[in-house]
Amino acid sequence: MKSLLLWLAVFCYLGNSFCQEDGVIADMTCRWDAGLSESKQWNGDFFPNISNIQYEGPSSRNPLAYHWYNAEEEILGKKMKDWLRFSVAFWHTFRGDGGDPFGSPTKTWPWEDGSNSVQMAMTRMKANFEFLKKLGVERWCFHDRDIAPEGATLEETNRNLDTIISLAKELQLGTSIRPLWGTAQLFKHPRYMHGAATSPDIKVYAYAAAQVKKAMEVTHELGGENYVFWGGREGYQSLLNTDLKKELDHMATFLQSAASWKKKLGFNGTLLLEPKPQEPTKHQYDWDAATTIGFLQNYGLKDEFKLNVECNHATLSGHSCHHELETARINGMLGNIDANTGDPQTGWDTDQFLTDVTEATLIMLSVVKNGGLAPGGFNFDAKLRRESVDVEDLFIAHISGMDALARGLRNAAALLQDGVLTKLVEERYASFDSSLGTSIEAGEVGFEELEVKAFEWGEPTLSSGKQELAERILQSFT
Ligand code: XUL
Ligand code: CO
Repeated sequence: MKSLLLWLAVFCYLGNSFCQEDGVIADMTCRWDAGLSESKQWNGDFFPNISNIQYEGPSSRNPLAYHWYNAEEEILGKKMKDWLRFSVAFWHTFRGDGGDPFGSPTKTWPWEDGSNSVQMAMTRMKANFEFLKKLGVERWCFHDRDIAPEGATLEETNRNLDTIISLAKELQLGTSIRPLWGTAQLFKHPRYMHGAATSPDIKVYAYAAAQVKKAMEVTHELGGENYVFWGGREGYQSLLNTDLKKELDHMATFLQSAASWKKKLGFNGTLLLEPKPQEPTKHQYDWDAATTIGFLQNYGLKDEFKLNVECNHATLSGHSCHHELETARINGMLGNIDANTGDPQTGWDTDQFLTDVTEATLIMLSVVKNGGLAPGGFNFDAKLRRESVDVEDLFIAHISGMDALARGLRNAAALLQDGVLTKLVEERYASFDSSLGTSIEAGEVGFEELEVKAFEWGEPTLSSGKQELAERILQSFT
């Protein structure tokens, strides 16, 4: 009896430490007996009430069908699926539990046993593949630590990761499902509280390097097409205790090492930096697209990286998503989009599925002008609301996000084919089409010649910016 009680105590302790490691308040998913009550072996049938999602056209009222996304249909000479290259974010869809700083998890998916075990990780990976197949999406994105649990040592953690990667490899056999990108989670564990590449502790810098090295290896092993760096803790809380120059230098050497490792590994994917201004740190170094491009240029890294623009991060930095996309695009740096949106009434990263058609049209205008995103794509870095607790909600959310962008693509193509808006913009700058304008743009005209012209021309006449007309044109296409 005594030893039985002892075992029970050990079991409770282990159960709870898994939960704490996962940063989850111990109640709903951290029931000490959760592992015991679950006897079903999950090998399939995660979503028994949902069939493969089909295209039914704009007149359909079926929420579990595509109304605008028709994968094989050609728009501007390319299939919709090739323009859009959708991806499911494993962390939101399979690790998001609805918990927030004030409340316990709300989502108890039928296949979850409340643990963070390797066995549970394997089950989730199977659910991921079934979800992708039913949705008709061929890509997914992951952090190393969302797909496999952290062990007691780095060696054990790497072994856990290898187990899950070989399962994912098996599951992708005979399918065209591959990771759009992988990344290392360098922000959740306490060791990274001061940063990873920008930590003042050399041991943390080395640990992060080892983690990224492995995450790049496994992304490559699965045939991933890109690799992302989001500097969740690469920033500061106070400049009083921070050596700003040293931290930026360290971030650059870290990224340089990643670029070298990529070559040694024979990985041809694109390395992507994901700007975000703050949250979790007060100030993050990759503030926005322009700051990130400037940083890369400064450290001679511009040819090694592109950007992963996230719409909600754009609004947090005080820009529109369209602005961030255009900034990346005109610099030849638009690599991928984390497709989501924020809430206009809240000031943090709400990671909602993007459903606004006008917003989607502006996004797709940039993407079409960019000639697409490949080998990048649209990763749904978006989560269900805390109150959405049905498995079906996972499908509806993704379908809705996909349909919004598909509709945006149709609108953007029509707008560009129509040409009126393009013409309006060209006309605003037409005076520079003159021979003097061409010489100015070539940097061949100085202030002295311009002064002569200014005297000759006198006061410029005012011409309308035609903003309302431009808005009217956009409105007629959305
Ligand atoms: C956080 C965020 C991350 C990155 C990947 O705001 O967007 O999920 O996309 O680390
Ligand atoms: Co993101």
